[in-house]
Amino acid sequence: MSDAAWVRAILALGSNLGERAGTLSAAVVQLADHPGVRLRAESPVVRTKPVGGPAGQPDFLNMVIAVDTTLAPYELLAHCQAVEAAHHRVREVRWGPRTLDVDIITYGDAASDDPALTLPHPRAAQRAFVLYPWSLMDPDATLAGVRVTALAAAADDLPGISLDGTGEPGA
Ligand code: A4P
Ligand code: MG
Repeated sequence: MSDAAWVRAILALGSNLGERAGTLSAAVVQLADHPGVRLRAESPVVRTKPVGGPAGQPDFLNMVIAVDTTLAPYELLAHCQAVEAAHHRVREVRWGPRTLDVDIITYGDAASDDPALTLPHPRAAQRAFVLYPWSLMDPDATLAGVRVTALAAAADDLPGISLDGTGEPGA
């Protein structure tokens, strides 16, 4: 038995190219397919209007998952980037369309302003495409001491969110 500490991390997944739903479900399996990662919870998939980036790009499917991990933060980032690479993600345009984006939203209580790994994710607290599915997964979750339900309700992009396939409003 390893005595390495398990740390709870929240990961956000997004896709707006290709077989989006299949990409997300495959990515969850791949993210959990590591001896140092245990999947603890997953949110519903939500359909979201693109925030930023080039005009006219397709809607995203977004979701979040909770994992417990023995990986160090940069090891977890490398694991997430390997899963992105497995889906042939090519970085061309910032905030542009992508087959798969995996961001680390929180890693335990870690705080960092390193541009290579900023924790908590610097834009998550304003983004309903992260906050809303997170609030569905864990209504008691907090980010920097504030409930994600309250942050989601205040986020500008909340009106652009629907539960995938139902057309139901996100709030
Ligand atoms: N990086 C720094 N901190 C982190 C972190 N906490 N997690 C660095 C993951 N990566 C982090 O990311 C660029 C660099 O960020 C990486 O090299 C990593 O070292 P990227 O994934 O290559 O590029 P990106 O995703 O295009 O840029 P960025 O700035 O991460 O974009 P965001 O803020 O993640 O936004 N609209 C909807 N509806 N749904 C979306 O999913 N996503 C974005 C991307 C924009 N609009 C969206 C969505
Ligand atoms: Mg990213």
